[in-house]
Amino acid sequence: MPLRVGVIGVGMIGQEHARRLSGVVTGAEVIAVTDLSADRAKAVAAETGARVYDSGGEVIASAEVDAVVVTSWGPTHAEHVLGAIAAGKPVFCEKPLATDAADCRRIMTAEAAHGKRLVQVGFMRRYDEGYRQLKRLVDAGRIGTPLMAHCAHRNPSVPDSYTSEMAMLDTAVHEVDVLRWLLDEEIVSAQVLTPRPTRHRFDHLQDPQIMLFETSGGARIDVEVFVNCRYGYDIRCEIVGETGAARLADPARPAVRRDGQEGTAVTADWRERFGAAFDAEFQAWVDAASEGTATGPSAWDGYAATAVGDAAVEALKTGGVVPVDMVSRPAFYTGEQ
Ligand code: NAD
Ligand code: ISE
Repeated sequence: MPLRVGVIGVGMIGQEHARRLSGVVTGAEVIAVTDLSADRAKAVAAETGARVYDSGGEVIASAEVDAVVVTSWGPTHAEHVLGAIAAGKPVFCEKPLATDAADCRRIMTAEAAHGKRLVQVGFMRRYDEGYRQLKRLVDAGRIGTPLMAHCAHRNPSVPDSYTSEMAMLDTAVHEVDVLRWLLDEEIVSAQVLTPRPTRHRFDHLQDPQIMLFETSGGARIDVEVFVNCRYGYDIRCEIVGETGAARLADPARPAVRRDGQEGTAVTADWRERFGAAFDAEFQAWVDAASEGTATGPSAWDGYAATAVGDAAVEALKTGGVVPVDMVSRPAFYTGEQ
């Protein structure tokens, strides 16, 4: 029998994940949806054949629902994830796991008390083939001990509602997770530099920003976040080690020669750039949830990302180097990758 999934929040990404679960990955069906917008919930229900529920709590409690996807707004994630754990149901939570580090700790405590993993956090880059190749190469020692990483995260534009803090909390959070994973080290401090801002932004936004992170082993990571770069969605990552350097490949696109020039298309947005990674991420989630558990990015990874985010937001305010305030990794989460 397919895994019966309930989706909480069917806005931009929730709709996509509902379609992915219904039509792309195998072994699952979306049988329940809810959203603060009843019209949106009805539209997604009509498309997927799901039933509309009045609240996230009802989705989680339903005997029809085996597993839960949380794609509502960030501040509501903790409540739903804690609810799913209390019900003993596997839960996929889009990033962030919680906007408050104390809520992340509550989630870890609840999951550990349950006794086996139930939570997967939506850090989809770990399922991107390019990043996976980088990981294999670093783990195999092909570039020696990593010393530095140079990253860029460029979006073509962002709406008025996007704030300077979101450059870290919404955007660079992906680099924080994927670099922790690639280097297998925690991030211990953050600093944010603020270059001359682009004219192509809303006045309240500091864009671009350069984030500097230090890892527990002394490696240095720089991340350029530029969310009004205009030309496309561009994700870069180079890891420099003692004996070599490895660079994330761009997605394969044909090189077109015409009018005396050669050119390759730049991806338009995160949906296109990471579409295959999202599919792989959800197949992994369905496979594990069907066994009543979870794999991949864990509640610990969600907690670490939120703790680093807090330090970087403070660093943006003060201009200084801010240490990351983190508890030690609970034994329950050791050995997770
Ligand atoms: P959105 O505003 O388009 O959609 C969120 C939806 O959740 C809305 O329809 C809203 O009505 C609904 N909602 C909010 N609180 C609710 C609640 N308590 N119960 C039921 N419905 C509720 O936002 P989005 O862009 O789809 O983002 C959703 C989440 O996905 C965010 O946490 C965001 O950070 C994350 N996200 C991740 C990626 C990625 O690359 N992994 C990309 C985009 C968004
Ligand atoms: C968005 O929320 C994402 O998660 C995208 O992956 C990222 O590129 C974008 O900057 C965020 O706003």
